[in-house]
Amino acid sequence: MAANPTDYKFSFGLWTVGWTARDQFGEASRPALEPWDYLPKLKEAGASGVTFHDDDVAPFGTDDTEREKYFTRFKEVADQVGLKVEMITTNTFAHPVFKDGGLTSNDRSVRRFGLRKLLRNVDRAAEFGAETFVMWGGREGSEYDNAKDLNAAHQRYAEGVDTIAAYIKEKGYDLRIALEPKPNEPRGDIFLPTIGHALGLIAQLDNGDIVGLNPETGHEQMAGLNFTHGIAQALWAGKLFHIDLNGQRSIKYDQDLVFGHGDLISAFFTVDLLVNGFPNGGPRYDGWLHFDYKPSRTDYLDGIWDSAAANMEMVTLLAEKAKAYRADPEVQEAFKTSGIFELAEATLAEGESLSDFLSDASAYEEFDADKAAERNYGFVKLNQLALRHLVG
Ligand code: GLT
Ligand code: MN
Ligand code: MN
Repeated sequence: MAANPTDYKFSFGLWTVGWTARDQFGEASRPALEPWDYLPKLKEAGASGVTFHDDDVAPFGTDDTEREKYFTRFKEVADQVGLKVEMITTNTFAHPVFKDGGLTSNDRSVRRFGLRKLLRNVDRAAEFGAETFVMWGGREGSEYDNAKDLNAAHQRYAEGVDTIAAYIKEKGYDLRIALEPKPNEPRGDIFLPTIGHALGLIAQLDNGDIVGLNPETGHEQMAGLNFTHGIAQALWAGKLFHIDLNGQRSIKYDQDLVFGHGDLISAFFTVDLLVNGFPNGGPRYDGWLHFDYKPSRTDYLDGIWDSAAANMEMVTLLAEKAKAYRADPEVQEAFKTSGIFELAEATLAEGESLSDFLSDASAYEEFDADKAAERNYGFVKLNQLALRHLVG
């Protein structure tokens, strides 16, 4: 079954399908094409959007005249094939100047250079009509805890993000920043390691209203965390601005597998949340389904397109299963037994004052805790119903 691009807004990073598979241990196993040469095949595979780092299109150090030619060409081809540039991100990690970070380097001149590179790319994002400006701080961090003044590092990180957000507002761009957490790799420890840490930083910003998150499936799972819970909290906070879907099998290096090729059950519940929303309603994600995966090193050029299509097919297949799961009357009954709908009811009654609550004997003095402890929530039965839909 092919993905139906009219049902979902699928997009891919140019660095994903364009990865030549050079890794720490080996040379590239595929040739690099020109950046725009990936676009027709991407469209054909079922995507409707593409994203890139500044340096994916025009290599670092390209002079300004050449640079404009690269971007013009890229935009022409993207328009021609009908791919929207929905997000743009900045490479502040590859060049060795950024070896100690872009916004949190101990060297102030490097931080000033990094910030200028980012601001210049904000202009590019606006020019291309991108909606989201992703910031993945891969080199913001350390290997040794004494390598940084950790208070100052967080101040500098916040200063950098706030300056970029202020610039977006000053220019009147219709653009939002999305921070991308990752626990480690390439740094021993990266700042803003998880969704929760990033939300904590955003809360301290002056311009935090236009700063949200771009969580990546595998990055949370590398830390042993639950991705679906993570994006749920981001949604609840009104901060799920963008998403990087991929696959990861347990706590190890960043695998960037095809979505669903890692933890399949978790992928099912991620898609369930994305396409069906919370069982009691609430905030919904209506943004792009962006894939940040790596075509395996063992695949050659043709394999790139099989794996790109596999990502979209996984979402499409899981979405069908997730819809059938929610529509199943037995599942709805099990939701009821499990108390899923009860959780939507506020713990204090409407208008109930704290003193009303404290004087409600039924809540405490007369409450039969032993009896309440006998409740069978039926979560296993409910989960088995989900798995029946997933596997059946
Ligand atoms: C890099 C990283 C990704 C980020 C990209 C955005 S770059 O490949 O591994 O998770 O999303 O900068
Ligand atoms: Mn990754
Ligand atoms: Mn990513």
